[in-house]
Amino acid sequence: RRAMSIRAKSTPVPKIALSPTHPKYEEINKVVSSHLLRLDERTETGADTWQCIAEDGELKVYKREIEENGMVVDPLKAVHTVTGITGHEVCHYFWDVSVRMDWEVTLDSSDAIEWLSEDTFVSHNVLKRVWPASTRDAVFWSHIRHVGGESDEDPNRWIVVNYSCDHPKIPVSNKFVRITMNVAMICQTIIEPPADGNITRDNIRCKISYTADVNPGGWAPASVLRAVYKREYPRFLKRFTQYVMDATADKDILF
Ligand code: 6CM
Repeated sequence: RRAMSIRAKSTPVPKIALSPTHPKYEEINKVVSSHLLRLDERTETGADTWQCIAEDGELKVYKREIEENGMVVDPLKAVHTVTGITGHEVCHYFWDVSVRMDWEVTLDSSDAIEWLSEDTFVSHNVLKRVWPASTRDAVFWSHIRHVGGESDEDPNRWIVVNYSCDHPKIPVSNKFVRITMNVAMICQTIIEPPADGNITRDNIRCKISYTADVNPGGWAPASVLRAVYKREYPRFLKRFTQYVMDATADKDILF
């Protein structure tokens, strides 16, 4: 049977709900497009030079070792395929700040400080301290968007981007070292329709691509940081996808 992607049947989601006159409009569109382009280029060439740091079933986590001014800024990417959930569901729960602390174990707190539009908000996040480094915080906008699916060949995808920004409410203080990040979760739903045409969660799979470029913002021992990444990213992907499976199991499928 040929796997085909699901087309959203609901009302089309506007390209961006944020007004074109909003000061962040261009930045958000640019960052979202660059993530989609990066993903497309990756699948086309397949010429990746990444080092695999974890593999567990369908989950694979890769990194590239890069240091800038003595600071580890290893780009990280992961791919995963999970049965029973859709890309819309995965992206929704990754984006929804009201459930973030239900699955996040690397944060001490996460608070929305401003809503820019119904699909975009800015949050302040305090990370758990990793000995012997100082406590970090992060301020970033989170944007969710439905992309494509306009023709059968055009993949129907959902994307969430978490991208660092400044915010007057939370200036950099001497309490925390400010980390910066560019994180994207891109998902595609694959459906294998059963003979009777009645699609259940057994017939759907979600292909997830997650990328994280994080700058620790200040000194942190490279070996500790790399050990944290190696342990925490696979743990995050397993824990988070399990969270989505549990949260949606008894709900109607959100295509
Ligand atoms: O993407 C993830 N979570 C999002 C929030 O819901 C958001 C990420 C926020 C924090 C990312 C932290 C990366 C770890 C940085 C460690 C720096 C500590 C320095 C001290 C070490 C010696 O996009 C999931 C993030 C999963 C992280 C493992």
